[in-house]
Amino acid sequence: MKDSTINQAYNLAKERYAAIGIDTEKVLSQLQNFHLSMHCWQADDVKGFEVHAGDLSGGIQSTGNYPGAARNIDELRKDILKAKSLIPGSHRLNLHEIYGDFKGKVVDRDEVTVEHFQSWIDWAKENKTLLDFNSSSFSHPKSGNLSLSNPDKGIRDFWIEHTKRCRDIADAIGKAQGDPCIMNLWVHDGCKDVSVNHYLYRNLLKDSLDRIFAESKSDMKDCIEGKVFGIGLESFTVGSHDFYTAYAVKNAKIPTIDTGHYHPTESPGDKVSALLCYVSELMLHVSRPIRWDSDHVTIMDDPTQELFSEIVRADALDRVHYGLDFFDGSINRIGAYVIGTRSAQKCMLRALLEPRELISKYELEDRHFEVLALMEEAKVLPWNAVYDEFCLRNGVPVGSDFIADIQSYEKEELSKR
Ligand code: RNT
Ligand code: ZN
Repeated sequence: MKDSTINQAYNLAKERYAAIGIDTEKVLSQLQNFHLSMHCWQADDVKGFEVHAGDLSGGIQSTGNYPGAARNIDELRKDILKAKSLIPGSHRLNLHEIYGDFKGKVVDRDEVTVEHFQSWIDWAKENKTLLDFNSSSFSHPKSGNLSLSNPDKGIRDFWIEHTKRCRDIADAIGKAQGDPCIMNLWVHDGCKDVSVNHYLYRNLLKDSLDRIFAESKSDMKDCIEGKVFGIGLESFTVGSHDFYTAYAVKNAKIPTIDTGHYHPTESPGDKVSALLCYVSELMLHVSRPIRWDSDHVTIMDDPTQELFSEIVRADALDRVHYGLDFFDGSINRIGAYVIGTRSAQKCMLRALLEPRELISKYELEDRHFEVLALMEEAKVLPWNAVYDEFCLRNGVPVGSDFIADIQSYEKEELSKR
């Protein structure tokens, strides 16, 4: 498409939106300041770079054998930069501990230090990227069904040590980049079948968390992520949504809303306004569950739209950290990043373009026909022209032009792996 055509469409859209009280220039600058944290683990199906990396465990699964997965740190970095070059705006990178630069050495999870992330810190600085972090309790001989809630003190202490070290690393990253590193803690702990020690496990998890968080840190923030169930751990999850919500409120931690971690009829977006009454910040793992927590690539579906709309309606843009969490191994993985990240961004754009002041006024006046009408009309306003303009101004492909780019990257790079 010609630049002038994109500009023309944008100018018409600008007029349309101005007529309902929305300043698209303001929205474009808000979108420019909206940073998603791209997860490193879509590039290699959550394998990481440990020397003795085992199979993916911990109740999560990446399915599909599409060729071209990153096999080492250089390939992964290359893939991330490729994906970033096709996504407008500037975005963070979210690392898991198992993605350290171990340089061929065996480094157990209770031995990791910031030295294993020094090359990431340097790379991030060079590429003007801010980093976030995650402890990794899965895919390890000591993962089992229970980690931080394991009645075996030795195993529990091992994971406590790991997680404390991860906080130290996150803090060092935060210090180095001059911006807090957001560290997420998710453990898979649960039971496959009926069990009676739920209260014991939850008290053990609570105690482990208390020990992990005992030291306060200035350059990182702690997030805790619950879920409904994992594969092979279907009957009971120690770190449920209720457990972590209560813990977060009591201990001033940040709850993580992973959009794949609720019952199918529950709305993750509806958690936003409820939780924000009690916690100061939220972390997101934007994903897409199909029948279970399958971590399909994020698209512009209703739950994702509702999530972002609820954040904007609560005027909470800067109280939320925007992580992504999907890992589809059945399609081109760079394509997965680009689709998922751009889709999350488009949902945010649509949320920002909603004529909410007008809708809110009608709602408070009990004029519900007008509310419904405006909400329906908002869906078909020319938001895509605003997104195209955003891509153009950011120097990235407009519309579906990124497909050809990814196809040639597949030919030149991915197919040779
Ligand atoms: C698992 C959680 C968790 C992981 C990543 C790899 O159900 O969503 O966030 O997906 O940490
Ligand atoms: Zn998640």
